[in-house]
Amino acid sequence: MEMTLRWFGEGFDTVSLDKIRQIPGVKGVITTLYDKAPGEVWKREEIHALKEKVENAGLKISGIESVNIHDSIKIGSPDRDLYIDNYIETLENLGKEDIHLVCYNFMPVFDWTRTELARVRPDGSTVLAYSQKAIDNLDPEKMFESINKDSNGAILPGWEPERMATIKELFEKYKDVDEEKLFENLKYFLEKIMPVCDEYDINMAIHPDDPAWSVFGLPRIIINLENLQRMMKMVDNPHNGVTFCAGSYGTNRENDLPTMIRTLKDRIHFAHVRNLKFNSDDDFEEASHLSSDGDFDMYEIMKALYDINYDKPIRPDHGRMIWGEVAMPGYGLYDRALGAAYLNGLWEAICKSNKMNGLSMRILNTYKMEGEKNVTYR
Ligand code: DNO
Repeated sequence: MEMTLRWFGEGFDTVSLDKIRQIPGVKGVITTLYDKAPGEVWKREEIHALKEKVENAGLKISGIESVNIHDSIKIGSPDRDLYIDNYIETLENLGKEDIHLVCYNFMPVFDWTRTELARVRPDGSTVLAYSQKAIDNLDPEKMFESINKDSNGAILPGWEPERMATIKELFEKYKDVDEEKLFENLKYFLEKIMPVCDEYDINMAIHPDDPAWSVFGLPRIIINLENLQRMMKMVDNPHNGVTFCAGSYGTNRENDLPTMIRTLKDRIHFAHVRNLKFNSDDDFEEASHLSSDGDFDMYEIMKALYDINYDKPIRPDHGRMIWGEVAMPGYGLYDRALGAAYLNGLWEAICKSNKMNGLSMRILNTYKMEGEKNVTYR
């Protein structure tokens, strides 16, 4: 695996590249051109400048999160081809700059959804949290206002104020889009972009809908193994893959995370690994990465990645706000660095214990082959 950290770019992120570089084992960043509106072309010079900045800090760009999809593509509006052409141009420019991983999502209107950005945990840290009851009592038009007040002045990924200002019209535009239509529109988009992905070897990694169920009556399809298998089959190309986000799929407790990993195998192009603590099936908060702090078995998740020979980018995901840090909720330095260190530790232990098993197997085979006697192996 390749340990990375998400970085929103200069002027958008409170965390600097210099600091990221000091996290043990982190060699690359997952970044973006954060001020690009969905549908806009990313020029080659802009991508090149971003790449230079990252490389000058001693790091590399391991992938892009996200190149966002214009609503017309998700809705299937008559002008979608224009935005798909722009997307293709962006992919081409990324490919020319030797970038081969793009994370995106296909969620209508809202990207990830939380009802609180600073719920206080027993240890005094603050975290992102979700309560279905709160959503059920909230007017979607008020959603942006309600979360924005706790955003520490940051623009949250996928919650661009300009889009949010048109929420009412957006809902109106999605009114005829149900799950089937959304699948169809995703298929149309993927079929159009696969040739450029083949040409430049770009892995497209769709991010799950978070939480993994319908919110405000909007359709959501990237929510479980069955739908993922449908998505991969409908455009059966190795470049059409997924971001395995433990915290997003894990919102639905019926999703068995290690089994999903073992089934998706090499169609996983990117992994986000974090933990959740449930108060009930539809009220959860984001815990630290440590297994015992939440409800996921992080060892089993990392072990499943090991078992599929996962060698692509991974990142710790949302962190708690700790030690007085003021940053974009979920994206401070401290707790994500702790997360990276912990995941690296699990990985090292898994690798070593499995190599030891491999070694003893080898010794055993040698023993049998050579027919040696009276030899003890420890
Ligand atoms: C939230 C993120 C998402 C994710 C996008 C991918 O923190 O996990 O915003 O980046 O859905 O397009």
